[in-house]
Amino acid sequence: MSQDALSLLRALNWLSPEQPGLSPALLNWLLEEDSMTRRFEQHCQQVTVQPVREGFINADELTDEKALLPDDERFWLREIILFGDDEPWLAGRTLVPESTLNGPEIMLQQLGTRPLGRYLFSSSTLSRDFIEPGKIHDLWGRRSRLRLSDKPLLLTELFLPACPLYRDLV
Ligand code: VNL
Repeated sequence: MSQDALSLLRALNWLSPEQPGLSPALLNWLLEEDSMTRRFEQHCQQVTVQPVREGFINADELTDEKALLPDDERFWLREIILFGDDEPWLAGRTLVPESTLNGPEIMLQQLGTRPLGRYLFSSSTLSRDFIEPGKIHDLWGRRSRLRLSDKPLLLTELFLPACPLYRDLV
């Protein structure tokens, strides 16, 4: 199940936020500026994160992500499934160039079951370069390039069918 979700995530097709047909309710979710983990907590008792894969990969294992990141040889990859009250709500993939992994950012390699957002959004040095909606079949996603102390990382998220986002779209 988690492997299927992460394969779908890698196949997302990217759209512009100005693309016609994206309803305000949808954009309200996709363009959320704050932590998605915190937003999910408003819809359930407990958010939990299951790490699926964590480790270094080589540049040749990147998809079109390569164009969005610096030319490092290695990247820290973290793939997770996030659950809201034990239902799978989101597949997440984070790529961190090795050159980002110094100073406090070393923590990105040590998250385990702690949601990434709790770390990112408590950092005073966080900024966002862009956010892009994506779609695959009937599922929505997004990707964003963030910076911690000016050092980039790329987050891709796929909203799974049980996610509360889809309740707002009916
Ligand atoms: C994580 C959690 C990643 C929530 C996410 O998107 C997310 C994580 C990349 O813990 O890795 O929305």
